[in-house]
Amino acid sequence: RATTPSQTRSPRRSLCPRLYLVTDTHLCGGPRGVVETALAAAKHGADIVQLRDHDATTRELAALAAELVEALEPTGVPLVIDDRLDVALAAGAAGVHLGQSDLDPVAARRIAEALGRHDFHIGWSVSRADEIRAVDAMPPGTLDLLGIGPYRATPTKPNAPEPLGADGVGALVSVARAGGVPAVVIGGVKQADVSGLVREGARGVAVVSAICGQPDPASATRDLRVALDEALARE
Ligand code: TZP
Repeated sequence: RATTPSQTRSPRRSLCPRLYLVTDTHLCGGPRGVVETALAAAKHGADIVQLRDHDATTRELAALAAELVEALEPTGVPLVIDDRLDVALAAGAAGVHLGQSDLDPVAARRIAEALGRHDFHIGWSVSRADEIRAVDAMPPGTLDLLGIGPYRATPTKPNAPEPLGADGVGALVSVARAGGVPAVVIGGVKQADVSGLVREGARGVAVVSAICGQPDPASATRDLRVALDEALARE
């Protein structure tokens, strides 16, 4: 039986990030700080960077996205854009990260494929088991990564769903692992949380304030990465 492209193996490099940086323009002190922080993180242990800025105009976001794509290119660390498929595609970013109220990932995949972006990375925020199970109903290969959270309440995203805590994260991580889509845990994650989260089954974490706005983002990244690598080596 002939297979459609969505039924064949994904042409994309599978990304199982251990350390995922999500930027915050205010915490970084402005767009210049975002570029400097992203670059420092990319050089010191982050596997992927997400540009997240809900206050910038579309024009400003697109300009910052293009600048980040260029700055990160020599590091090989991919850039994804939060919420905005249009900006991600226009800037030539590696992918997009979508929330539950953003464009449906199936539609986003269809658009990326139609534009020939067979390498496009799509991540999705989930905070409940039924949201993770919904992935099974999507064409295989629709999603590359799940962001599970929030682990804790965090001032970085005051309107986030109810915090999951360690037990909630453990339960959702096991649903995600059964579904076969890699996941990272987000929301109030600090270096001291890493070993506990890994014991709960997490294989990667996403952070904003543990890197952005730290006096030395490079060493904050390095310390987080060492904590993650050590915790994962114990598993
Ligand atoms: N999604 C769920 S919580 C969150 C996002 C973007 C913010 C996480 O920020 P921090 O500073 O790492 O707690």
